[in-house]
Amino acid sequence: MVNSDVMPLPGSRRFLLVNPEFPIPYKSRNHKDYLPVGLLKISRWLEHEGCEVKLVYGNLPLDELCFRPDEVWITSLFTYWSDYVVRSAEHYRRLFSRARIVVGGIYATLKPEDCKRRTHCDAIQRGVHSIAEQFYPDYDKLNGEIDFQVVHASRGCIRRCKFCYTHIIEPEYVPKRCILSEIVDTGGRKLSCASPDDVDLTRVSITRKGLVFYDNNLLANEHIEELLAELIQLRKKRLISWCESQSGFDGRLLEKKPDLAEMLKKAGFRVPRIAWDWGFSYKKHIEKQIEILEAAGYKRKEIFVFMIYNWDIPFLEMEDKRIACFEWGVQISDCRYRPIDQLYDNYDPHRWGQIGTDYYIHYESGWDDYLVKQFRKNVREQNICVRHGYPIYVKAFERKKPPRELVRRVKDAPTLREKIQILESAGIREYWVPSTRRLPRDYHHLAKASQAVVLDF
Ligand code: B12
Ligand code: SF4
Repeated sequence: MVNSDVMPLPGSRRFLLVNPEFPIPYKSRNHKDYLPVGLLKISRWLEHEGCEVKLVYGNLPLDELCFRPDEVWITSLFTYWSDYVVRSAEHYRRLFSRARIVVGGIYATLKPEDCKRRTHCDAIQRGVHSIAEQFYPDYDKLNGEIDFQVVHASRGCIRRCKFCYTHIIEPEYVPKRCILSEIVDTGGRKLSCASPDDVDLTRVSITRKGLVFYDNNLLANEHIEELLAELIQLRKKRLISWCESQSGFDGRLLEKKPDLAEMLKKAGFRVPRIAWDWGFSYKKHIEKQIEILEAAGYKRKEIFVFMIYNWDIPFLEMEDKRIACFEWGVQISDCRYRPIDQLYDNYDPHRWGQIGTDYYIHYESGWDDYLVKQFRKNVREQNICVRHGYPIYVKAFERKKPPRELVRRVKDAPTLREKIQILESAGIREYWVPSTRRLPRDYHHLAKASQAVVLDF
């Protein structure tokens, strides 16, 4: 797929950039997971071209906007958040019937026909915008200061996992050679440098010192050793403070080059994540990868294992994988599978007994709503135990003020059996030992009922 960049129409000078009203809690608005980084680059590029740009979150009324655009450029994220994009397009079409509407980002790239049909937009940008990419994101357009920035040290991925769409969004693996060029706020086009040696570091200042990598597969970069050496150097000079990779590290590459783990640690990478998206039989590899990270200085409880569920691996096998993580003392980042053609997601964590028309359920390998929610619950409660080093989860202890004396006695009791005895004699029966498989209560009865509903619609 060769994508061409959408360009402003001749004569357009005023651009409204819209980040739709995605279901993100207000406190997470300027969160490292949800910055509209694509729009921030576009903003810098268009201003560089002499245009007037306004960035907004959601669908604002005319009197709040105080801006009449020639073009409205809307970003999109996950396909199952498509409704929010459609609503923004409808809203701004109503306000500015003559403005040109352009939609870009992940949903627009993965489902362009659907996007065109439902948003009635005038143009779609598929994939990366190669001109905007040359500009440093305009973080000043966000409300409030942030102490981190989003970085891509590569695009694409060398692998093709069955459940992943990266090969459609970024079909080619394109590695970068230098980080410095990505992270210095130039106020315009990115710095051009092939290596940090090209730059006098004593004259460089970096405003946002935390680096959040959005790479799909950071370690696959053929220049990874050079990049990590550069990050280590920048950190020594206190030009950066910490790094984090949103995607997991490719454990197979870590096994091949274990020295990378030490470099990651020295470069300040925190909460390292690896993925276990395959069956239980892959256990030995995961154990090895954890050992490599631990030898590099990471504590086990700060390591996360990504696990896709509601997918081909059945619930009980997922439970065995979960238990293995508990025994290793590492946390789990559970990822519920949604297919590419899933354009909505009405998963409600508080309503048990939902069906496949509410959100995607992978019935074909035995999943149903009860199992999906039970797995989520098991992981959440297990992670609490891992973080605190508890061998047992006690619901009452999650309350703000658990009875201190009781918590101490349970903690100090040397064996699991004694801990349970103390809890039971205090009348507490809601506890769970994460090293055991846990099905939903009355599962067989519930599953039958839910199957009847599934067959009905
Ligand atoms: C980093 C990342 C995350 C981060 C941050 C997401 C984010 N804010 O973008 C976090 C950790 C939160 C995350 C979480 C999840 N993720 Co994720 N994530 C990614 C990843 C690796 C990169 C996304 C990215 O780069 N975003 C930044 C983009 C939008 O900015 P940009 O690229 O600089 O923007 C350029 C272009 O997009 C374009 N552009 C953008 N907007 C616009 C607008 C206009 C008008 C124009 C012209 C151009 C334009 O121009 C820009 C400049 O070049 C992608 C894979 C990928 N390669 O995309 C998966 C991906 C988006 N994630 C995916 C999934 C499934 C998830 C999870 C559901 C995993 C899970 N099961 O738990 C969760 C969802 C959590 C939730 N619902 O809240 C899927 C989405 C599939 C789908 N159906 O939509 C992807 C595609 C990976 C995959 N498995 O295939 N993810
Ligand atoms: S390694 Fe990650 S990014 Fe690459 S194809 Fe697999 S899931 Fe997608």
